[in-house]
Amino acid sequence: MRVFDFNSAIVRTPGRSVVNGLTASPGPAPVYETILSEHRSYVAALQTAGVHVTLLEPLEQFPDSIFVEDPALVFPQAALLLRPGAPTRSAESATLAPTLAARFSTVLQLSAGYVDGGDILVTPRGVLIGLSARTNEAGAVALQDLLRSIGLASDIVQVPGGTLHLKTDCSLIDEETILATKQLAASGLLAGFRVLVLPEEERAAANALRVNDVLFIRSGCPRTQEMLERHGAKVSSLPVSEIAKIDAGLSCMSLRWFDPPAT
Ligand code: CIR
Repeated sequence: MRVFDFNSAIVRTPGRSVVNGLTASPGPAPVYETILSEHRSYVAALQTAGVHVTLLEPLEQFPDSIFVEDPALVFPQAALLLRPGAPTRSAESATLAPTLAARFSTVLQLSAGYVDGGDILVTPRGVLIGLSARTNEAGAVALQDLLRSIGLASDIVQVPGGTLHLKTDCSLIDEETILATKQLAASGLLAGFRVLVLPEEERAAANALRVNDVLFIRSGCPRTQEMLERHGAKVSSLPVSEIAKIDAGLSCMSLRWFDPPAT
């Protein structure tokens, strides 16, 4: 099984409060109806890729709660509840706990520090944990212990300054290859991987999402699409321009895992 083989996912329907999601970039707030329509396209795309999607109810009190990737991490063998680094998001893991407990026989809780799932890149060679404004050293070390307990090796790396999350700037696109911004590619963090460097004007496409045989990228990035297709990827583009106004992309809107069929 490959690390991007998934048959199950959890997503959360956006509530109206999503337009107040955290953002570091000044500009107009996103339009709720457009976010909803981008979210629907995303769910449909996961389903078409062969994933059974559990759709959770909106949580108005947590504007960023559609980004379910940040408060938890899921693997076939266990779910891990994290401690998101933004104060307005710290209680989001508790809201996911019952859903995860119903689906995973093992649910572990990060015991210290802060970690956002957006800083975690799972690769066939192990897990990369990015230190960022949302993920600190204490959280990263505590996460390494949890990962070790479920048989996964990890490394801690420094996310370039000014980047929200590690996966804002890179994505695993196949077992050997990472798509990355020029800045991240130059950092040396991705040593040992083949790195495809994004054209500077399409750096927002760095947060791609590989699901089974399809590679989802954000729409409106023709040079990136061409580069990935030349590389051999089966690319499908999805609209996320409204969701991007609150600093989000494709990976953060789902928790994905492979649930082995009962024998
Ligand atoms: C936040 O700042 O937390 C949200 N507005 C966006 C989170 C995006 N998460 C991700 O890329 N993993």
